Amino acid sequence: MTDPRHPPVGSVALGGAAPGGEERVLAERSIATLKTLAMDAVEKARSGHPGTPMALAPLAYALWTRVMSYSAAHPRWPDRDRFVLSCGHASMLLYGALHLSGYALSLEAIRAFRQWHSPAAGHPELGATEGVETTTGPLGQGLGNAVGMALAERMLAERFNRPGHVVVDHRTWAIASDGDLMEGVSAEAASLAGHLGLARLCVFYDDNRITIDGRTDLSFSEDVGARFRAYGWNVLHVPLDAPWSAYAEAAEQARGAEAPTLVVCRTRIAPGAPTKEDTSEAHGAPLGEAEIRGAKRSLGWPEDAQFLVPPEVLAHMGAAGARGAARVSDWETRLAAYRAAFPLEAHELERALEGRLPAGWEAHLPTFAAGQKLATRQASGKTLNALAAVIPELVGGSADLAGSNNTAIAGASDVQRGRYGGRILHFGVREHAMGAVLNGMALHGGWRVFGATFLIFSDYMKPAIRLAALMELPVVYIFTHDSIGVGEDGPTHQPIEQLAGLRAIPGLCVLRPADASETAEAWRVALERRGPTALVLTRQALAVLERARHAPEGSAHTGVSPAALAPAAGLRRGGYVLRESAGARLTLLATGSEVELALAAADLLASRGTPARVVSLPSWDLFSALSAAERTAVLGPGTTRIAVEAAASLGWERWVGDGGACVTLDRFGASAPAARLFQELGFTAEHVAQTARAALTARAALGPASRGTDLLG
Ligand SMILES: Cc1ncc(C[n+]2csc(CCOP(=O)(O)OP(=O)(O)O)c2C)c(N)n1
Repeated sequence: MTDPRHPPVGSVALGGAAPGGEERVLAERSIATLKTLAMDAVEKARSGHPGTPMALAPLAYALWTRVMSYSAAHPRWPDRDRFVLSCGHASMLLYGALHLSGYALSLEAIRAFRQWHSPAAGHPELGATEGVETTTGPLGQGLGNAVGMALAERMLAERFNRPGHVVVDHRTWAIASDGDLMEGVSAEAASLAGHLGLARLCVFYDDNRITIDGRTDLSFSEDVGARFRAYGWNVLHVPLDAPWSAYAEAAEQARGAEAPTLVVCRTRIAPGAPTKEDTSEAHGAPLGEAEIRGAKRSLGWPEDAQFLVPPEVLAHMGAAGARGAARVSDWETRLAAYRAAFPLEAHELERALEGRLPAGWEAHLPTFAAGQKLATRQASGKTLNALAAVIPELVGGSADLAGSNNTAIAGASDVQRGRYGGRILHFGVREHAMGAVLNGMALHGGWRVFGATFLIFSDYMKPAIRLAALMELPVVYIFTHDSIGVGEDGPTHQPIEQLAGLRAIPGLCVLRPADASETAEAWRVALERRGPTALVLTRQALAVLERARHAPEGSAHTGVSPAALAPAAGLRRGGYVLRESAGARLTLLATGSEVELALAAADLLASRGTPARVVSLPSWDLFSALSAAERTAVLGPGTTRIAVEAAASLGWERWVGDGGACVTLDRFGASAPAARLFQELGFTAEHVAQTARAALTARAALGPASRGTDLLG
């Protein structure tokens, strides 16, 4: 039976409708379509989250038809508003809205929700679906991304807009759930957004008071609105059972605010589901047929229909999605006028938005004279400054360790509330937010971003690093104080397992340069790459290697001359022979500060009649990309390999192979001066030489058969 409040779907029956009735009917039907698509898709997939998309359908309707500036046909229009669904588990809300408003997301894709290769993936994935601005799912991260996007917009506007020529002028809208706001990363990001006064950011908080385990009062009883007010946000409220227009009105108020806005929206999860409404059962599992029938009945929807999209809904929401095309052409006209008035700026804007670096930037990479001593963090600081002078879009900062991380840019000013023209970001002691905000800035476009902290605290930003890798965002991480070389601060500050953890992230390029020259090369790699890069740098000074001295004999294995092998440019291949030695049966593999040590050990071994090769292996991932033959040539076929790295041994077996040995650290460090720590923990030339000799002897004792195993050959 049809609910008399709802005319039959499939046609807009206007007879008897009050003034404005057509609009009302279309809105109700659009919202019902969003709700039923979510129920049906989750049911068909037999997995997913139906309740929250149902509850937020009126909000989505308001955003996509009345609030956001976008054009479905131009999903990459640079001046579009950004939308972030921070609670990515509610992905069906986004997919429904994208489909109905005319993005290239078909109903077929929605029918295949959560299936292999469907653009309607379990959680929204950047690159899989037009209109998805960021990959979300790990709660809290999306809110951090939204802060980064809002910051990137203000900074870009400050850099490029001119009186009478506004070419950067958009907003960031986000939806966050209880889980998002329970997570610490969102607190850090919101605190930063409040501090910076990012008034073009508006977050709708779905205050449905339900999470997986039950009602939020099990664990979450603070006044979220008061918390955000304390961060300096403008806080609005939308009451329970509010119509879609209440969200549009809140958005309108947010536009006038001088601070970021949080709209606390009281909602009921799975509204209309007969028994599961307002319960955690509606959070993350299919509702089941009876509940869906009941919910459809309450909407006046045909109970038997699945994936029903009434044509008038498609036309109505599609018209909203198409309206933005006029905005795009208006923007293009404005951009043309801007180009005429400010040709250089326009060229720079387009270049930055396309992510192209200025021509010839590499020529500005510094060179370092052999023999001088400086920490790789200092070399990084010098390289950063040289590059910043020619790459104006290179911006970033540190989580309160700028001096230690060497991230200051001479002459650059700080980014602060109302002063978005600077280049230096002060993240405060907020590594979690730093990671998520950097991702948001990279997603927004127009900037090449870097963020810095001690390597030990990379753990505090690991979720964001992982997402940067998943999204292939070109973020540069500057991680200094990379080993027990930290010294007196002790084991809390001395990284051990961090390198292994970072190296395990697919798509993250981890670079641990051996000296200043490799550090400059590492920056080159970082800026040329598509995905994120971690620069792992020393606190302590290292000699700039005298490369000519170390490659006197050429490589019998590769046939490449020593001159071609020794330059720091070898870093680009991930690993290269730093010191060749005719007839050597030993290869010492080292990274970062331990390369110097490996060279000293090789000197010692040579003086005792055991020649040894030395390989600098700054990046395992770049090295892995070489062919097996190229790798073996570098590692030395048939040689016994010794790994030397002041970090966990995990993973080194891959390069060392059978019969080799590791001078590594499978224990925590200690509080003492660095020199003493290296000595006590086995990082001396003598210990490396002894370990190498012992491995060689043990292998020889086993006879020729033991030499047959070469993992990489
Ligand atoms: C960092 C993180 N921890 C845990 C999860 C698993 N998870 C997904 S949804 C959810 C409950 C979230 O409840 P809420 O945010 O209120 O969403 P709603 O029930 O309103 O849909 C949890 C714990 C996650 N996605 N991310």
